[in-house]
Amino acid sequence: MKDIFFRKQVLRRPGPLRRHYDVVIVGGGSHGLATAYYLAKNHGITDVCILEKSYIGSGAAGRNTTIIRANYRTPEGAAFYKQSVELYEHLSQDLDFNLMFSQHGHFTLAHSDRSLVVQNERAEVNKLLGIDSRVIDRYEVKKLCPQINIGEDVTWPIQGALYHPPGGIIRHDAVVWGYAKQVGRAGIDIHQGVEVTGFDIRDGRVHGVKTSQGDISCGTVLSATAGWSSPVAKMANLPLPIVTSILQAFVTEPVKPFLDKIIVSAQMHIYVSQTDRGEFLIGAEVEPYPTYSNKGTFPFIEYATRHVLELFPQLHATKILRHWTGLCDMSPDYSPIMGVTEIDGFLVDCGWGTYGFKAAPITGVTLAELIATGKTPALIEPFKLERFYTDTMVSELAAAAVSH
Ligand code: PYC
Repeated sequence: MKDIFFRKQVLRRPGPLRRHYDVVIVGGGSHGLATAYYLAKNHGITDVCILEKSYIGSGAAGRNTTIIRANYRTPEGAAFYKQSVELYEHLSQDLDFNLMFSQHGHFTLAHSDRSLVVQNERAEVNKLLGIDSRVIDRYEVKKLCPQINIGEDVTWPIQGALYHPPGGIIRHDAVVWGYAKQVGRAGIDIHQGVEVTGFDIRDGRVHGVKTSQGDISCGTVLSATAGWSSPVAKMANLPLPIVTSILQAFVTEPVKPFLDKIIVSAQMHIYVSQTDRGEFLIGAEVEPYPTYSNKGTFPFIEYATRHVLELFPQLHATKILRHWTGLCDMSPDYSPIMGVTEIDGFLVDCGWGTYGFKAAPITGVTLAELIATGKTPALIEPFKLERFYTDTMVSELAAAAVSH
């Protein structure tokens, strides 16, 4: 697969793996690539390599459900994702790569009075931060999304929704290729098929990375390995408060476009959107058991389709085309863990759970700033690993697309 991109000149072929880089980024997903891109663009730092054990975008960046939104519950989370959405809005021009970002609006459905209270809280936090979100009643849901069933003859009739007009979907593989293209043009090498096997840590500081293709010395390591964060951190003897589980999703065969909104229901444990190819993309909650297995399950397909058909009975004869799983590195407060650790020079970017892809641009900007200046930017200060020792968690459970 990677050869196609070299031939089409999307990716620059890397030079040989050198024995020293100032910065080594472990993980060639959207976060690792974005950090490399902003290191070069915003700070002129290019003595950087990205090590990816498989191919770029093979993990969470290629398995997520492409939803971009900023309607979080905590002021810390909402302020952070607001900047990510704003960066995504200009990213196609910035990367000179069509990312097919369509911002047609995002609904978080409420099926009970209690849920309406939570959606109202989110709307108020969002409004205070200048994020476009408001609670609407079921008739406005129907007006904005005429295809949805707001009838009473379903398990959980819709009472209203948190409506977030800037919410959208984007081509996730294009985000990966767009960043990779510009990273290569900046002279940064992306080494695919190179696995990290250990770290050289002495006197409380990282001095290098051991890989399947030899050792590399470096000043800074960033682990941006999403679902693989715990095993990677374990090689550095760094315990992370993360549990890894899978999230499942599927797409249907393509049908004529009829849904331009993103529909999420925590009560039904589903989210639904229609891709530019016409496929319905349907995902569910994180499975309630830790695993690194990538096996999908039939119960997921059964309950997800049952609920989707209550919202969109029009899909009753539509066939399922593909079904996959992705790893979710869940932190205890559902917020990410970013920045410095007790090991000097060893930075982490993890704990993204189900929110990682939508944060790629702002994560790249802020982690690049941290690497370049040695100072943690205010926007990511609340997300330090240290918060689990100081009891200053940032509980984002209420804004999970689906309950966990
Ligand atoms: O938080 O938008 C979200 C999301 C979508 C899929 C999983 N989480």
